[in-house]
Amino acid sequence: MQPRTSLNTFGHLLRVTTFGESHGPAIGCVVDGCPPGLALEPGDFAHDLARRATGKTRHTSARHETDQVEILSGVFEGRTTGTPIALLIRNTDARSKDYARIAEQFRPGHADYTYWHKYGLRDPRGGGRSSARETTMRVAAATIAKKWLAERFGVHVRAYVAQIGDVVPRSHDWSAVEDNPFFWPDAGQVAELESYMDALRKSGDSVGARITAVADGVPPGWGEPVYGKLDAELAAAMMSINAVKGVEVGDGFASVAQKGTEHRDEAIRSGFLSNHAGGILGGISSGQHIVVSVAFKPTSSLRLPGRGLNVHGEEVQVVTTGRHDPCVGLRAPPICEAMLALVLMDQALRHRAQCGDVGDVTPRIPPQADV
Ligand code: EPS
Repeated sequence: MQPRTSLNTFGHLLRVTTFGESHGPAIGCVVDGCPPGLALEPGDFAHDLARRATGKTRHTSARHETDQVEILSGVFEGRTTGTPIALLIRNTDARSKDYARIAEQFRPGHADYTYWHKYGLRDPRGGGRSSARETTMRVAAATIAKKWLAERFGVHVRAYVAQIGDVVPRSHDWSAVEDNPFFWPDAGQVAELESYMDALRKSGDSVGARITAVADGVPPGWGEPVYGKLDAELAAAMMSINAVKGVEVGDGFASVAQKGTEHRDEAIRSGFLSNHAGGILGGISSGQHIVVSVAFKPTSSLRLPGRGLNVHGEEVQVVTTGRHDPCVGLRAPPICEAMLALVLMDQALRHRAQCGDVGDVTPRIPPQADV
């Protein structure tokens, strides 16, 4: 239930607006509401933008963008000033001719069709605003949120790929996640995934993925009942990412089959004994790790012909050429982290505004050990 002035803006006290199209001259964002004094320079953005980028392995789109951030406002002598922070990234490797063939067609399963009905026209080049290119600016904006959360509260946000098609990790080791092209937590399965993705790419098909994002160190108390619940805002934030079809918090839909005695997170003095709730109770953080799982659909831009219509209502065989991701979920961990961090910073600022005088309340139950 967010009061929105623009559908390209989200957040309340930390408000992020993104703009730009995949094949326009640039993409950008305005981050409004960041407290003054946070150290910020263009180099801060590089790490997460590189983690999200295309063109780094053969398993993602071959488009190669430098994703160089220009800070246009809101920073003076390396510190945020409290005024709107405007960030810009120029598009340098768009190849619009790839889209000439489908300019008047609707790709089956793609937002081409719904954008057409909503606006009566569309920018077909690279999917325009519906392109995953837009997620670049979410990651850039969240660089600010991640820094602030870490410095101010010791909150850290990370994510991994928890499923590709029907393949699931056999074990979980956070230290493996950043060492392979799949953000995969089991190093022993990487060779198997390489073969899986190579075969998929050669077949011309695509596949979905599940991402799990986790925030450690969130204190109890963030989230606004009833209409600004932390889990509701996380769900909305995750669902706003291209290609997302489902979100779960904690055990999510598995809760349906659980008994109350199993689902409730019991606690003893040394801490919580489980985290089925995913760190949120009644829409408010419990001090446990926040755990969110996100389902990404298989990408719809396929070179394998599919039946569809064109803008004249004629039946056509739709074939999408160009550079596409066989599994867009493989690039999604930094994007899910970004949305998690942005929602958390917004909620932290809102908590401080209303309840800053409440202070520390006892008892403070330590979270269950690492996920
Ligand atoms: C995308 C299609 C491809 C991807 C793009 C997302 O774009 P193009 O056809 O212009 O090469 O490369 O992703 C990015 C450029 C990016 O930075 O994420 C799509 O259809 O969503």
